[in-house]
Amino acid sequence: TFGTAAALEEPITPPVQVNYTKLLINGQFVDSASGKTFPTLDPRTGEVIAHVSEGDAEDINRAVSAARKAFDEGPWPKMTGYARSRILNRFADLVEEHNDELAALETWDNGKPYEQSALSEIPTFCRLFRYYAGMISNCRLGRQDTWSGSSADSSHHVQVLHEPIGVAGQIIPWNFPLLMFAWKVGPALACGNTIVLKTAEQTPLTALYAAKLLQEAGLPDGVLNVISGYGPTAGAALASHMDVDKLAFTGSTETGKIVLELAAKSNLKPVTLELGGKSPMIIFDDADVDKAVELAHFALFFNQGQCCCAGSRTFVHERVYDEFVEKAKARALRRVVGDPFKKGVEQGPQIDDEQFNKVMRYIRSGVGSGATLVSGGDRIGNKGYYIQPTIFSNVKDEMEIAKDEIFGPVQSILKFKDIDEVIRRANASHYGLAAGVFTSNIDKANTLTRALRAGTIWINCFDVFDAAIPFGGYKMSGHGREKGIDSLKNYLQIKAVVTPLKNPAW
Ligand code: TXE
Repeated sequence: TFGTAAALEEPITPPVQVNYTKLLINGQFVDSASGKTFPTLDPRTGEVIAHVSEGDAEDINRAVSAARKAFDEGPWPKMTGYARSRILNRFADLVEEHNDELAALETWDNGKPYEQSALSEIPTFCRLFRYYAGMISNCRLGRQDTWSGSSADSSHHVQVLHEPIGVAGQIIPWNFPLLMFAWKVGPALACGNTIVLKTAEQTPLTALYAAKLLQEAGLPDGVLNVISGYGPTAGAALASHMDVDKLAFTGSTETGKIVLELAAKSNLKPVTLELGGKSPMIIFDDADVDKAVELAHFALFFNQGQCCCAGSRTFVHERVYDEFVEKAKARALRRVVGDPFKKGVEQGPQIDDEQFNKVMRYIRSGVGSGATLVSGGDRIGNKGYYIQPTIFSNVKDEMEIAKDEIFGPVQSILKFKDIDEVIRRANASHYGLAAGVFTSNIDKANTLTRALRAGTIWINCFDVFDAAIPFGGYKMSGHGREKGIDSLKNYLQIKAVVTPLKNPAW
């Protein structure tokens, strides 16, 4: 069960070398000003992969100065959209050429299955950059909306310009290091901004590699600066920097509140936030139970359960509840957990000891609060951060495991009777990132689509992330949208230009 044996085997040697461990500032890989480094760990063993330069406030200052200069002096913001799009497309080509190395590095640093990195995440990364490259060369950015005379309510010639916003500060988490890079860096570069990116301390490696490839693709020095380091030092310095014009953050709701406050107390830079979630996955009794089980399993366990939009409250109609729980248990027992470099492995280790301990604490809380432990509940092996796929049934709304973001392989199955009840309960959360609905009844699907307060509603599917689909939260899951055309708004200023018309008739 759970591929326990695989997790206990000697770890497979990753087929990649770590070449970039310094900070990228103004086109150069440099040591941190303090000379300090920190270790990045292999989640399979807890052992050190590499020591990485540790950026702090001083390095953020250096990186912001480089980004400021690259913005003010150009050429990046002044280049044509077409010229920028060529560099982004060339970058996507290079990433494709280095697909396997990047995937191996991502899996080594993060613990996610190699097949997921290599076959899904790196290709999606390229798709995102090509999407933004296409957008910038096709859409009206850098052009202007113009109207004149009586079409406005005054006799003036009016132009609306869309300009890059300036230096963007971006802080990303560890659960999808490269995809978060693409969601943030892609639109910001497409719009002509310069960037200081602060990666998560758990996963600094692939962003440095990707940034190196961007340089190779022709990105001018100083346009993208990458700082590895911790949140309260490097992250806070970036959020509160007076010369950063915009902040984008993905991480916990708790830290989201901190960075919003830092932004407000410094220079009132606009902030976009992608925060936590407790997304409902709602299964109706008209659904094919086997398919529903598989989808709900994927919605929760994908990426070791470390997804902001994980379907972590599985609501199942009472008529199919018992059958669903039995089948969900059988599926969890079949889940292949083990060394993420091994073929066929579905689940690797959690990211680090802190997250591992958090998940184990919630499992104890579930047991303590009277939920029924249906499967799992324990760690696997005694090395690294592997956790058994865990299921609780008879979960009640007021239990901690039904309210808090666990961010691990723990599925909570709740029972409901009717549609109004499930809408009320699904919406009774501070979060509002996503929701899944599984039904063959179009009216139920439409009713839930309208009633659920969440930024994404997946009907009969889950975790579908096309580059063009906007993503973001209601309520305490965040502000703003990433991906899609909406994400460009985060990185543009709007300037109105008004000129009197001598002869409004023309
Ligand atoms: O998040 P943090 P952590 C949730 C998930 C997880 C919990 C804690 O529930 O268990 O958050 O994870 C930087 N000023 N999500 O501790 O602290 C930090 O260095 C500026 C959901 O990893 O929010 C990292 O780069 N920056 C989530 C980033 O913030 C600060 C993904 C995220 O770390 C900072 C990750 C500070 N004071 C965790 N403190 C999602 N939405 O997908 C930290 N950081």
